[in-house]
Formats: sequence, C-alpha cells, structure tokens
Amino acid sequence: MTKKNCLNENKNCQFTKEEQLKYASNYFRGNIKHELESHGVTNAFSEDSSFLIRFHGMYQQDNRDLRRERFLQKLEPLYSMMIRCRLPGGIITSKQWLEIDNYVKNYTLYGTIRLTNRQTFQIHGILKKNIKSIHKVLYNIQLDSIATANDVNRNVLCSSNPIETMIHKEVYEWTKKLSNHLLPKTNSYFEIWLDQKKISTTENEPILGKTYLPRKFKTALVIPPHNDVDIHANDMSFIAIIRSNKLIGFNVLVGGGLSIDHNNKNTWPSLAKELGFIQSDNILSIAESIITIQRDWGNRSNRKNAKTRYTINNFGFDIFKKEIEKRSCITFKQSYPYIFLNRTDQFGWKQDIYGNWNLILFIPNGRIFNSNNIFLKAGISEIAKIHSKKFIITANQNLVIANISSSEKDRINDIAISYGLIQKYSKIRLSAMSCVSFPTCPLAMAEGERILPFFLDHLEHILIKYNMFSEDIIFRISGCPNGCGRSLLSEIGLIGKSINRYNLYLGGNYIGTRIAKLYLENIDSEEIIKNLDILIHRWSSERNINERFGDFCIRSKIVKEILNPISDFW
Ligand code: SRM
Ligand code: SF4
Repeated sequence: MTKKNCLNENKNCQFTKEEQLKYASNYFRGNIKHELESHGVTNAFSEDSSFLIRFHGMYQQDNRDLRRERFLQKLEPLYSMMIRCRLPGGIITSKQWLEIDNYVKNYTLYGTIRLTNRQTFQIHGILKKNIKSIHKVLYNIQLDSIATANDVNRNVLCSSNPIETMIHKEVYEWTKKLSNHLLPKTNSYFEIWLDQKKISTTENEPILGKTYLPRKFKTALVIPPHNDVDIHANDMSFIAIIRSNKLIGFNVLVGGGLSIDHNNKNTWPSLAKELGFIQSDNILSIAESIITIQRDWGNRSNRKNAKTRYTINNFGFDIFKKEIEKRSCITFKQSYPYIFLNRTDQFGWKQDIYGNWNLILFIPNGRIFNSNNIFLKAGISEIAKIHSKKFIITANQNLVIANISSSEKDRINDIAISYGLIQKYSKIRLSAMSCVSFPTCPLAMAEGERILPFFLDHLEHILIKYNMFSEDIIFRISGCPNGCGRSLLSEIGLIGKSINRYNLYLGGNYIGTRIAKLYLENIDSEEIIKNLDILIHRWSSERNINERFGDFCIRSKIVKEILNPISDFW
C-alpha cells in the first residue's frame, strides 16, 4: 500500500484499518460473495465484509430491543440488513414505489419503509438470505443502492419544493448529472448482488481512486428561498442563483458537517463556507476538483479528522480554494446575494406554475407504516396504483405526490382523506425531525424517533399554555453525537448521551445558518421539559416582535452565539 495519500509526508503516517481494507478489497469485493453463499451457523457477515457491504448501500444491524433476551437464550443477535436506495433529488416513480412497498410487506422483519433526511428510503430488517432479492427488485425497476453509504459521494440532495417547477426541473437535472458523474465505476455491485459477469479485468476509478474517499462525502443543491436540504450539513453545496426567472449559475460552498464526539474537542460542527459563483455548466468540473482534492488531501490515518471540513482546516481555506481553481481551470466569481426564509416543507395541496397539483404529505419521522388511525403505507400505495407520475421524498423526511392533473385531484384527495393521510398538525410537529436511533441503529445512545412524539406532546402543551401555539420552532433529536437528525442546526436540539439522557443545544436559527450551542449537559426528559417550559415562557413574554425562539436565545444571552465553531463550540 503506498503512502502517497498521507496528510503529512514527514510524519510517520499510519493508514486506518478501514483504508487497508478498502485497498485490499479489490474495489469492494473482498470476501462478500463467498460469505453470501456459505450457509454457516450465523446470519451475519464478518466484520470486514460488513464494512465493505456499506459501499453497496447496506448496513448490518440487529434488533437492540431483543439483544438481552436473545443473549439469555444463548442465541446470536437478530442480525438483518438495512438497505438504502440511491435516489438523487428524492424522485421515485409511483410504479417503483409499489414494487418497494410490496417487497417490504413480504420480505422484511419490520414491514416499514423509512424516508430519510437525505431524500431517499431505507428498508430495515432484510435477512442475509434475502438480501440478493432486494437488489434484483431494485434492478428491475431501474434503481440501485450504489454509493449510499461509506466513503463515497452520497445521495445528492435537491430542493423538493414543487411550486417553482421550471427552475426545479433544471436544478434536478444537474443533481442527476452530479450524482452520476461522481459515482463509483466498479462493477463489483453487479457481480455480487446481481450475478453479472466481470466485464473487465482492469478496473479503475478515475475520480474516486482505488481507496475511494477518506470518509463519507455529502452534496446538496438548493433553490432559495427554501433551505429545505439544510446545505450546511453538506461537504459541498450549490445554491441556485435565479435572476429574471432563469437559472444563471450557482454559488458554491464547501466544508459543512455536523457530527461530533462527546467531549472530544478535536471534533466540531461547521457551516459550509462560500467559495464563489460559477456558471451552471462548470458544475461537474468544480465538483470533480473538490472531490479529488478531498481524495488526495483528506486524512487517511484518523477517520475522526477525515471529513472535508477538517481537510480545509488542516490546509487552510484559501489554499483549498486555489487548488480547486487550479484543478478545474475555473476562477470563482464573487458570490451572488440570496436569501433563505425557511426549511420546513409546505404541506397540503399546492399548484405549480404549469397548473399541476402536488400533495405534500407530512410523514411523522419519515416512517411509512399503518397505525390504528393513520394508514400511511396502505394509503400511499393506493395512490400509487392510480397516479402514474412521480413522488418526491423531501430532505425533511416527507413525501410529495407530484404532478397530479386536475382530473386526478379529487380522487387522490378522497383516498388521502379516507386513509388518514391529511391531518391537522401543529407547526412545531410539522418542522420536527429525529434520526432513527433505537432499535436498529448500532450507534444509538438514547432514543430518537420513538421519543420524538413524547417531547412534541409536551412542547405543544407548553406552547398552548403561553399562547404561542401558532409559532414554529425547529426541534430535532439525534440519538448520538453523529447528529443524523441535524440537531446542531436546530433551534432546540437534543443529542443523546445514554438511555433517557441528552445534551440540550439552543440558539440555532430558523433557516439553518447558525450552529446551536450547548445549554445543559446530560439531563433526562423531565428536566428537558422543565427547562423548555421556563425558556418558552420567557420567550413568550420577553421576545421582540416576531422574534424566533433561536434568535431570542442568542439575544437574551441564554447561550452564546457560535461565530467560529472551532473556538466557540466547546
Ligand atoms: Fe447518519 C451513521 C441514519 C443522515 C451523520 N446514520 C448512520 C447509521 C448508518 C449508523 C451506522 O453507521 O451504523 C444510521 C442508520 C440508522 C438506522 O437504523 O437506520 C444513520 N443518517 C441516518 C438517517 C437515516 C437519519 C434519518 O433519520 O433520516 C439519515 C440517512 C441519510 C441518507 O439517506 O443517506 C442520516 N447522518 C445523517 C446526517 C444528516 C445529513 O446528512 O443531512 C448526518 C450529519 C451530517 C454530517 O454528515 O455531518 C449524519 N450518520 C452520521 C454519522 C457521522 C459522520 C461523521 O461525520 O462523523 C454516522 C457515523 C459514521 O459515519 O461513522 C452516521
Ligand atoms: Fe444512529 Fe446516532 Fe445517527 Fe441517530 S444520530 S441514527 S443514533 S448514528
């Protein structure tokens, strides 16, 4: 293994075990095929293979609720796989949806589809013996799970607001092109999961390289004024600049990211920084330059220091920017001004500029299942049977039934109502988000998705008490400091520490351009509610006109504003 990717040639640089595995895996093949075909006593992949299958969009998990009971019964954990589909911009046809819905019903342990905050869906609970069947289903409907996990460019986000369709269509086309351009080129996915023949003996990855990226890499395209994709959580973002109703190009940003380690000051969240403006047709060149710099300069000896924001910090922003210009032969122009007004999806029936209708459904936590009174799974599949166009998964874990003609509208509305898909919810609930966390996430420290309704019930009650019920607050939970629920970009953010204990962060803003600051550490749900009651009461009586909760927390010095996360976050 060469050391040419070492961060610092002079130091005695050690590659991580993950880097060595990637290098030796022959483009993500490793021993996966053999382990897939051997039917031993375990339902699990080995540790090495479970790392490598991530490059094919799967995670090995077990049901953590059952761990203890199975241990006592001397059974191995209930292993299964979660698969994440690649869906640039979140667009899926109704026909594809029906096939997925059908698969989930017949082949999974949990029977649910989980919309993610990166505009795709995850299927949890697929047994190893069934894993090839999901890839066949995906292949038959022109989908796959390539590059949705591990050290590659992940599912590319695109604003999902269906109203400004003309611009949306153009930006979505760039989203697809970017996704395809940055995709791994190896044939290993097709050989392992679809039994296709090896097409060439010499593979190469012109953009990503043999050991791919040092860490996961995230890309988003956004159409102001809606920051619905949360650009600051991304390594690379493109802000569509629209003048006279035309897309004239993009402002480019780099280095956003949110994960931290509790009490590890060498980790910090970061907002993405503006590089400048480019014309639309320069987007692939610029993206390729950014990603190859991260490939070549990113830290491969410490995965906690490997994301783009750390590379930028290690080398310096100006040097990073100059290198992009050098590699792409494109000079950034001055960024254009733009504004963000919100992040939350618009719900209900909305007509686009062509006169087509869109029904934007609120999906609590993105979890598609049938409960006692809301039949999300059944209702959406009924709609998919009659609506021949597309659905859009939003980066807020919601679903748009898009492009509905006026003649279809009443029928779809009737189905939506009869299955309970259209309900009245408070603003705070509609904006809230949590990561998955227990029982499937192996990294979970505290509850996420399952405890969100508890907090929202209490918060609604508090808002009613202080006459603030019509107000919106961005409230988010992440079950651990990896921060998948994007808590550090919320006005009230919880990050799990251990069972029923969280750190409480405040002071992020409504539009997602300010990082939240730690207010209280390691408190339980009762203390969280008690403290939020006091703070919301103060906000209701001391706020300036229309002042948002996050802004109030900063102005009132409840928490200090984070101007430079490296020095101010901890
Ligand atoms: Fe995430 C890992 C779920 C968005 C930061 N994330 C995980 C895993 C795969 C756990 C694991 O590694 O075994 C979780 C699977 C749980 C499960 O059972 O489904 C998981 N992440 C999610 C999802 C499903 C949360 C959701 O409820 O929507 C999101 C899937 C997005 C997708 O479709 O690709 C998800 N994860 C995020 C985000 C938010 C975003 O990207 O906008 C972040 C923070 C932004 C960022 O990257 O800085 C995020 N996830 C992480 C990290 C920390 C990465 C790091 O920089 O250190 C991990 C752990 C890791 O990679 O080592 C992680
Ligand atoms: Fe799992 Fe932590 Fe991500 Fe939640 S934030 S899904 S607990 S890794």
